[in-house]
Amino acid sequence: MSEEGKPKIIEECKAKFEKRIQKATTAEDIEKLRIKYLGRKGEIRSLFGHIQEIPPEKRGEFGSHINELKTYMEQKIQSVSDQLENFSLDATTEKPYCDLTLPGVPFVMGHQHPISQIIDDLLDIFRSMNFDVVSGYEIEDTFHNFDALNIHQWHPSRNPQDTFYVDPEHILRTQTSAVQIRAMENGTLPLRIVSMGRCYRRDASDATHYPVFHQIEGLVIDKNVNFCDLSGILTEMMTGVFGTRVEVRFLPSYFPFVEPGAETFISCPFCGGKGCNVCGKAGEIELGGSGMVHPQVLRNVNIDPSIYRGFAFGWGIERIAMMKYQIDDIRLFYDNNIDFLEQF
Ligand code: FA5
Repeated sequence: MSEEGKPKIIEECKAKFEKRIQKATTAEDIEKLRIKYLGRKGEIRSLFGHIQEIPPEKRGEFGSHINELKTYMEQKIQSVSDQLENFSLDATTEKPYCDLTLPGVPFVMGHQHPISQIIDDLLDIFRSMNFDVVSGYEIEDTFHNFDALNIHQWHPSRNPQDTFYVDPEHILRTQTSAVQIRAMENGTLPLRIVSMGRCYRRDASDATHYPVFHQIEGLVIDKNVNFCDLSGILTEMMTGVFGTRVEVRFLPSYFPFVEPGAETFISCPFCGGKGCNVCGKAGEIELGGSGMVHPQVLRNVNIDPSIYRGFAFGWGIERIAMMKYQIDDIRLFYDNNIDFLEQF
């Protein structure tokens, strides 16, 4: 029960209705709203379905709250519909074209999608560390996405069951690592770049996978860089995203284009490493791959590995957003559910 004694479920229904009716700008919007709330299978009808869960002595009161809400909605829908009708009347009718005494139809401002917000935060963080922001191609050739990254012909990730092929030599890029190759081909050394964008894989969608997702890729090539620099940059990046100091830990792992390669973990920003529900009591969270650029990859783009070396990292942006906002299903970002998106 709320403070005024109305059950929460009724108040929530009213609050959602208020939000939606503020956004209604056409007779069609109003009709949809009427069906959604007052229709035969509408929200009001489903509220009555909850009566069974109420103790018998409180059912009368519960029912009269629903009736009150129903009357309120009917009146509100009628009044907004009248306002809209007045707006649309033309000079041939007797009624005024526009009644200036009526309250205005509120203009509802949209806002950025949570993934775009994270991308903008990451861009600010990397610009502050003097990185150049570069973009690549979403339709990429197999040389930049695979060959130049030491991913050989027989590698399973090249299989058409894993990768969307446009033609035998072009694909929808599976990783932003392709941008590393283009940056090394085009850039003057030393290099310090970051790139973000969409990637595509034929992964079935589930709570942590989506066939289209975003990655962030970073690459530094210089004469004297090492794992400590990589660790420092990733620490700054994650501290910036979560707004609290995190620590980075590397666990050896294999990616054909880095040697040594690592899966990268950060200490859980929510419990500081003590263990909580977000990190599954592990005290840390795995966020993506990283490592020192493989000498053969440098050779593939005519950089002499005896003079230059580099490090790279590639992380999923949806996974970072899921951690930051504690969302347990990636699909929520792409369902276009306005109630979900409005929270950010
Ligand atoms: C790579 O794509 C490497 N290119 C990363 C890298 C870059 C390693 C530079 C070393 C140096 P991986 O396949 O693990 O690695 O993908 C990286 C991240 O992308 C994953 O950790 C995950 O966060 C995200 N990701 C991968 N597939 C999906 C998917 N289907 N849906 C959502 N996120 C995904």
